[in-house]
Formats: sequence, structure tokens, C-alpha cells
Amino acid sequence: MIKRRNFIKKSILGGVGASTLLNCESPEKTQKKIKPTFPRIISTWNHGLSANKEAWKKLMEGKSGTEAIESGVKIPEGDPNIRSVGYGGFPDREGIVTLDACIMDKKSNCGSVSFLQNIKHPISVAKLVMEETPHVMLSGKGALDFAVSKGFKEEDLLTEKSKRDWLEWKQKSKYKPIINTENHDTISMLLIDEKGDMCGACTTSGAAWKMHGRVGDSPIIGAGLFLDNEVGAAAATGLGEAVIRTSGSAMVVELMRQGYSPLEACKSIVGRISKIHKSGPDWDYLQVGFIAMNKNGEYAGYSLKKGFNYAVCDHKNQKLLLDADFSI
Ligand code: SD4
Repeated sequence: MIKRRNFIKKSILGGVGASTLLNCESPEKTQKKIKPTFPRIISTWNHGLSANKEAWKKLMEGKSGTEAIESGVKIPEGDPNIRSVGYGGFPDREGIVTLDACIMDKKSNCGSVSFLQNIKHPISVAKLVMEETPHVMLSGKGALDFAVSKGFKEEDLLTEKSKRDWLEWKQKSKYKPIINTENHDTISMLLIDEKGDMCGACTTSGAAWKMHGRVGDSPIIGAGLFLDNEVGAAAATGLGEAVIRTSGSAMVVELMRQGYSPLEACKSIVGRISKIHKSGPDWDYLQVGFIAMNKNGEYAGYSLKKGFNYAVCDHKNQKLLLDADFSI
């Protein structure tokens, strides 16, 4: 008979389905050697499915990891029905759509744009910041000027639907920026290629009805996304302020470096966030989730509260996984 502890360890190594069990367990380091499984792609939320599919296609065509993730996350960026990323994203409280995105590769090169307006694909601008400038991050007008200089077309990103929702929000709101458990669906994607090299991306329109000028975690390397090719990668979704306060994604990677499984690492940082925010004013509407993948291709997702899911794609699967409920 499998002993409970071994069963739990096996479940962790399986990468999924262990979350519920582990809610009752303290994190423990998982040191066991396993056979690496890649290539593999994981992404946040339902829209991760179509994004993964596109990234996978590119990877199979022989494109690089960063080309594949760029193509993948461009799918939700360009879809006006996805209201939390790119074109059609919810605007800030002034009715202006502002976008944040970043990308990081196996050599720890990274590029990022924040508070970018009128450009449909911020991830592509972030990739060019990484590849063609000596900087990591461009913001606001500077990011826009850079994009235009590279041939990007300026366009209005506020769709009729998002405008209607914003006008309605204005009627009933107290002009209060808020992220609840429904309105924050950043796409974060982590990829490990057939050689075991990793890269990641994160792109969002950020918190709906945020203050003008507000930047979340998504374009911040270490907060919304982090990877170390020798260890693993992690990315976040949810209330950016809470993720920034804990350097969330960097911390998940550092725990994996210490031998924690992806699930244990995500769980530990979610627990830290919970501790900081539990008695705070934002607790009722606070949601944060992480996805993580280590150098063996093991992966996990974990969130503070119910409702988080993430998509996995590899040679065997194209599926959506529910995270555990971590309500306290
Ligand atoms: C932010 N993390 O701007 C983003 C929000 C989001 O899924 O959409 N997360 O805080």
C-alpha cells in the first residue's frame, strides 16, 4: 500500500491534482529525481488554451521559445472578447486602455513595457525592448514612441463593449480602483523547449478601472514573471500590488532553487501573501495566482481563492486544470 506521505509526493511529482491534498499538508521539499518531460507550455486562465495551441504550433514549426510565446500570447492580446488583455481590455477609471507586458529568455535577457497605450500587441514591443535596446523596461510615451519607431500602428484599443462597461461602472462606482476575483485575467505563459531551455511572458490590460498611471506586477521582472534557466520559471495573475509586495514570481523560483516542487513553491508564496493581506481592507476582493514550472518540466498552479485555472500543453495534453481552493 502506498503510504500517505509517498502518495502526496507522487502527486506533486505528477505536477497536478495534488493541490487539494496539499492544502492540508505543510510544504516539504521534494528532492526525488524524475525524468524530465518537455517541451511543455503552461498558461494562465481559459484563454491559455488557445494561446498555448498557437505557441505549440510555432514551437513545432521550429521557431524559438521566445518567438513561440510571443505568437501564443498575441492571441488573447488581439481578441476583443478577452477583456483583461490587449485590444478590448477594460480601461482605467478615465476610460483609457493602458497595457503592461514583459518577456524573459533562457539567458535572463528581458524586455518590458508598462503604461503603453494604443498598441495592440505590447508583448511584441517588450520583445523588441529585450532584443534591440540596452534597457529592460520602457514606459508610457517613451514605450509608445519606441513602438511607433519600430513600425507598430497606433490604434484605439477601447472597444464599444469595454466603453459601455466603463460608462456603466462610472455610474455606480465610487471611482474606486478595484480588482475582484473576476476582473483580472492576465495571460502569463511559461515554456520549456525540447532542449530544456525556458522562457516566459506576461501581458495584461491590468486591473479594470485602475487609477490612470497605475502599473501592476505584470511588466515587472521578479513580480509578474521570473525565470532562471537553471532552476525554473514562475508567473503571476491577480492583484498586482500584492504580487509586487512579495516579489512573487522571483520568490517562487527561489524556493524551487531550494528544492521545493513548483506546487510547494507557489503555495508558500500564496501563503505569504495571505498572511500580509488577511486582515487588510482588500481581503474580500483579493485574488492572486501563480503558475510555475521547473527544469524537469514539472508544473503547478496555485491561488489564494477558488476560481483560478491554467492551461497545459505538451505532446500528450492540451487541457485546462483547476487550481485548488486556498480560502482561509
Ligand atoms: C495587474 N496582475 O495589473 C494584473 C492584473 C491581472 O490577472 O489582470 N491579473 O495587477
